[in-house]
Amino acid sequence: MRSQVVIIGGGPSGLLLGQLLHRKGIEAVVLERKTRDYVLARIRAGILESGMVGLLREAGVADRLDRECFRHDGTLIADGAEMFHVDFKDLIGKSVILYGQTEVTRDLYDAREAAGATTIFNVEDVVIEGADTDAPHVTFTEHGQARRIDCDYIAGCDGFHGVSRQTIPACVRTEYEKVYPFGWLGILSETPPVNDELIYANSERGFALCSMRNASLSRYYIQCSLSDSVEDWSDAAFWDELKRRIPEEAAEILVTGPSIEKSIAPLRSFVTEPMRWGRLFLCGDAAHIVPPTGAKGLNTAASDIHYLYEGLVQVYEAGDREGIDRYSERALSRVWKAERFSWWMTTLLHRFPDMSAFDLRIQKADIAFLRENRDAQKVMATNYVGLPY
Ligand code: RFL
Ligand code: PHB
Repeated sequence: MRSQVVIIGGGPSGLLLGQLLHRKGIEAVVLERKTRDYVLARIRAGILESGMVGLLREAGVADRLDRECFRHDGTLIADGAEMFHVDFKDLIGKSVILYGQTEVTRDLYDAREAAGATTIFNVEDVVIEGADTDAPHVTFTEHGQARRIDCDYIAGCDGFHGVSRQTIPACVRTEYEKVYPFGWLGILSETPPVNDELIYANSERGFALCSMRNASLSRYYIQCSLSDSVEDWSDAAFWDELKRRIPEEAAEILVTGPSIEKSIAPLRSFVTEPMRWGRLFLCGDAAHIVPPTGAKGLNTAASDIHYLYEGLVQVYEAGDREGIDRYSERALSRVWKAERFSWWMTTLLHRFPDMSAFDLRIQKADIAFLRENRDAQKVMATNYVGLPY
């Protein structure tokens, strides 16, 4: 089999690239290790930058988003009992969109199926060969049968644990990593959200986040220990802990109910450089990870896709390689700013096990400065709504 592009990974990065290329008449096969249902059962991001929404529109997959999404003009930050509003709209005239990653992925799969584009699920033993030559190919097993696809380019959109990054020889790669000494325990519950905007809370007992998916579906997170497991946390224990970490005015009106999903995610900052090796391009979580505190993971994956898509269109439409040659440099320049912001938000709002009394005072001062200083809020708002592509 032959395809102009092979996309490894049918998560949001791979599907978005596939759909954008399809609209330009560029053929791309998507290889996914799991099933569609498995991918759609993963509850992840909720906040989309306007740049990502623009890309979804360009890909022709934003009709449902435009009907069902919620615009958030700001967010609340709490420090213990005190809470203040960062008003993105007022500060910089911009907003973010609340629409779950699950829904984005569903819309992309629906569009892909409607377009008759090829997605091969349940692939195993994916191997990328000849990425540093002019004739790369990908081999894999499907239902026990060995298969091969020859192609021009390969997009490695297979997440942090995929094979694409590992294909780049270790002597070519430089990896930067910071592992945080805590995780996030998240639940989804069929209850009305506690507030119509997100609440990011720093408390003596650790971080908490109140988010949502719609008027009757809430998403909450609490910082937890890396040694905790989901079984350690009954629903009652989760709600009790959440209430203790958010200001009383929110805790008093919080509606609790059974969780319909509960999971723990470790927090990590990670970047690999370069994001290109020959004809292989890494995109999204395959190349970089951020702690979720800044809501940047999915959005940074989308900006990678923007740069790669533009580069591939330039090659196929004009025979010009400038875009793909500069892909890694362009993508990384934006990635590192998202890394910095996510690290800063995480450091500002979490309790680290080794914090000294001095560290705690500095953190408090950092939050107070944000509360009191409009310029500091503008910096936060500019990063949170998303830097330009
Ligand atoms: P994904 O979503 O991991 O998809 C990769 C896909 O590749 C498949 N795969 C393979 N396929 C074929 N062959 C192989 N060898 C393969 N190995 C893997 C996998 O099965 C999978 O389907 O990566 P992608 O597409 O780059 O998307 C990245 C985003 O999923 C991620 O950055 C965000 O979810 C991060 N994130 C958030 N990002 C935001 O922008 N805003 C948020 O509010 C936000 N909240 C979050 C988050 C991530 C979280 N967790 C659980 C990590 C909240 C949480 C709790
Ligand atoms: C979410 O709704 O899942 C969410 C929102 C904001 C974040 C992280 C996760 O920073």
